[in-house]
Amino acid sequence: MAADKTILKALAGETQPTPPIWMMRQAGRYLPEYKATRAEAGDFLSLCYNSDLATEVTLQPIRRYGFDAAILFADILLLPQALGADLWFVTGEGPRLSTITDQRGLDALKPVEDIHETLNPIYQTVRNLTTALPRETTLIGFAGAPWTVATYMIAGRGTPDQGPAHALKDENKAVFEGLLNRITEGTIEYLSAQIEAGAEVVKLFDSWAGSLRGADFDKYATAPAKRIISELKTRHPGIPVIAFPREAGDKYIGFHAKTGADCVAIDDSVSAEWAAEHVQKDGCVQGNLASSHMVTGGDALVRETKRIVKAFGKGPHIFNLGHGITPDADPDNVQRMIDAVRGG
Ligand code: 1CP
Repeated sequence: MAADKTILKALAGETQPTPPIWMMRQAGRYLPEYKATRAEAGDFLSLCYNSDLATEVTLQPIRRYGFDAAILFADILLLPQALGADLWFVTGEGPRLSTITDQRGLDALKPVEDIHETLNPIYQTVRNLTTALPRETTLIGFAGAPWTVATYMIAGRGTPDQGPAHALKDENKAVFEGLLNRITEGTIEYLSAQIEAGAEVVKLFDSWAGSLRGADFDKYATAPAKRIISELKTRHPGIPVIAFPREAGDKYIGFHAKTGADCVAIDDSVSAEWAAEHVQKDGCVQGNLASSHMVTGGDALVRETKRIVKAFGKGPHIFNLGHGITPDADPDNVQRMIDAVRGG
């Protein structure tokens, strides 16, 4: 591992004159080369489990833009599948899973040590990338945080308000907490295997953390992240972790210290100036640019990019979007953003 990689320096707490940059969902449908490889694979899940093609799509945005980090191409829903849930994608709609709503469903899941059988091709993709990436590029592995993964396993699909997961939490806490624990233990094994295969950083995506309120946020977002991060750091001393409790609002404050995360990723519902004052004081921050700028471009894109760089300029910072880039984004706008960050 090259200690001079800019992403690793930021994660170690260094303030750099130009922040390193990568982008959530940087391999994806806004890129014509991604669409071509996905067509070759046949469907999204076949692409995830084909190590050669998954390596290829991970490399595409690095080749095109020279980002400072590559993120493993996979999905947060592969872990539920490895635990025994049925998973498929409906074109134009999104993921579908078999649902877990009672003790029987929970008992039917596979033991955590069995996940690797399904996930071995993902570890192979990581191994491929350790030799295929340019030496200055950092490789990020990832998983979904337990609450976010549970929302899909309970509802069987993406939900606007995570209603079914909240209902199970309120009506059958034993099953809900049993499921969260199983996902937590599975996530530790999954991320640990990614690190052993060569991931240099791991990121926990809690995309639906914002719907957890008050004590629920502490119990079901903060506590599982803390358990996962402390176990990973015990097994792999020094491994940097990025946590993304999306739409946490005030709960972003103190999230580094409460979980042990080296970096907290921030969505676009709070201002960079606010996050610099209240969150960056505790460690590295990442994110905040609204993904819509990748669609609309223009002066606003450059202005917002420079404002975020300036707001976070006095501390450790990794430039990124507040959420994933969307399929309707213009690839030229990505280059404009990079030029604005790197001083173009
Ligand atoms: O048809 C396609 O090509 C599928 C689109 C797609 C892609 C490109 C999906 C389906 N997943 C991915 C890859 C992916 N997903 C990556 C790696 C690629 C990269 O970042 O470059 C990562 C890190 C994820 C993470 C992910 N998957 C999250 C967390 C981040 C976030 O966006 O909030 C979530 C919630 C998922 C679930 C998922 N997978 C795919 C879709 C359409 C969804 C969202 C479903 C919903 O609307 O609830």
